[in-house]
Amino acid sequence: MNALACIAVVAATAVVPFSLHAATPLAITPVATNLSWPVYVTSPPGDSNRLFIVERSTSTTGYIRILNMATDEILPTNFLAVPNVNAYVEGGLLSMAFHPQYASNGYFYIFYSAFSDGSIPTNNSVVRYKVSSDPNIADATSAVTVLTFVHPNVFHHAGWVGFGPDGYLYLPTGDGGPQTDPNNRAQTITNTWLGKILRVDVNGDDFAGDPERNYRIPPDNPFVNTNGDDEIWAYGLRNPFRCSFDSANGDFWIADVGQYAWEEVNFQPAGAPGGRNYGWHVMEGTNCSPYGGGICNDPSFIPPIFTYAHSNGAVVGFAVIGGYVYRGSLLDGWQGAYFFGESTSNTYYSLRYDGTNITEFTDHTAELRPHPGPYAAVSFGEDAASELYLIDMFGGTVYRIVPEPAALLAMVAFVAATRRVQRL
Ligand SMILES: [Ca+2]
Ligand SMILES: [Ca+2]
Repeated sequence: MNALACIAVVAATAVVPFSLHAATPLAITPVATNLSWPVYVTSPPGDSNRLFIVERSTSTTGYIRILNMATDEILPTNFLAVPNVNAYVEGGLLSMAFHPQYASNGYFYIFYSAFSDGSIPTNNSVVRYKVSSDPNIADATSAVTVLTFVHPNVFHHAGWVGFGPDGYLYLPTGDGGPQTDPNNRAQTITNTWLGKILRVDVNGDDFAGDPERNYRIPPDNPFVNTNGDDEIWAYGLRNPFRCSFDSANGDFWIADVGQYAWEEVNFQPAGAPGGRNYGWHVMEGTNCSPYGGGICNDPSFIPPIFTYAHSNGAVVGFAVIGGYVYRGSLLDGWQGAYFFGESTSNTYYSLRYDGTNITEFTDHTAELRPHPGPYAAVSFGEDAASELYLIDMFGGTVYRIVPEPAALLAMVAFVAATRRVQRL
């Protein structure tokens, strides 16, 4: 039995008694090293044996590699090599998502920046691939563009793609830069997909004559049959780099990297209708920005649920890294807490949100910091068992978040003692 399996058995055995005590202290342990700019990890639904690691690209090819979770070894053959990747500044191969019915249809989706006529502008695209007859190798010839759009600048690509509980594909997009969104794209709902969250149905094609649009418009998208691009689900975002759906209830967490003053964590309750305007660039955080473009404190704006400043406060930094609501079993006591980080200050946190208030804000920096210095973790990740990971891009390492060793030893001792008592 490897270390993870041992932890899992002990945790499962000890769940009831330990849930009566304080939440377990946390730590990180490396599960994959010597990677080339890893930016994301995920697993196919229900597949607890494999973790897929997205390497952003350090040249013009991005890679998806597979970690065997039973042995913590990277498979020798890449799952997929993505050619023609533009990794200039903030671009690259930035994330992937498995179709909810991946087990039967083999489809998965990548989001990346591609070369077009040069480095700028680039084309940001969602492309569908299919697995080959070998479950550990994708069919490199199976690429089909789902959607593509011009990204005019090197900044603010966002970079996460995922499926919601409704089965639709969600794509947060950045405002396209340059700084401050001078063209006010995020507040413009016609003829620009920048600064938005797009939502499309990949199980069909409303655009038979267009090979670069292969999706259906969900009929309840907010701008169907009215002014505004039909693909838009939400808008008013700057650079929503990392987002997630709560795997237990479908709440949507949108972490939006800020401009010069405020970082944001935004929250869409599961089932809320589309059309929400998160305020950028009229607002930055809960404050009026100096950039105009709308009515400050417009009551239709949806404010973030959590903000922090670039200069002072309990959290300080200028690149929020959105994470996940924890729904796994290893980290006893943390179920339901939203984990996130701050890249520039290399700090890590969790909080709970009851729909009105933030509670149990916790600083995990001492437990989760991979190493001193800024820009350690660029992303969190979640596997099929809802366990969490931290990705250190420049360090080339993926870490699993685990119970702190002393806490684990205490759990082992507790289980042993319980068994002695049971024998008496
Ligand atoms: Ca089409
Ligand atoms: Ca419309």
